[in-house]
Amino acid sequence: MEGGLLAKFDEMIGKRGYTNRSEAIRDLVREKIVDEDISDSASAAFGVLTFVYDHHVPQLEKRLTDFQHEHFGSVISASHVHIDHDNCLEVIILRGEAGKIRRIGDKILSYKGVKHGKLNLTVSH
Ligand code: NI
Repeated sequence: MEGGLLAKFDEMIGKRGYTNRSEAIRDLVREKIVDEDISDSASAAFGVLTFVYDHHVPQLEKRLTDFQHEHFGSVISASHVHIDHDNCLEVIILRGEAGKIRRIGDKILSYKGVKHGKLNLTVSH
């Protein structure tokens, strides 16, 4: 690896708390393998969906709950935080095929009144 690239790599891993290159490289490889695995819609995966929504949008809370009940086999857990007078934060943990988890996450994030959110996928191995 050329010197400039290696120096940038050392700087980056130093900021992240790595004390040696080997562990940093191992983690990068693992990350790429996870990315590759979850790109296959049939692979067994876990998803963590985090989103913020408007508490005052009529029927939204009910729609969100009904949708999760429809997918009770995929939704492992759900946590709700009342952020303030107007906003709620919800974190849903999903388990199943990567493609199905992605469809569930996309659907929830598309609801009117869901302001923003993100789905993170990972694998168990
Ligand atoms: Ni709330």
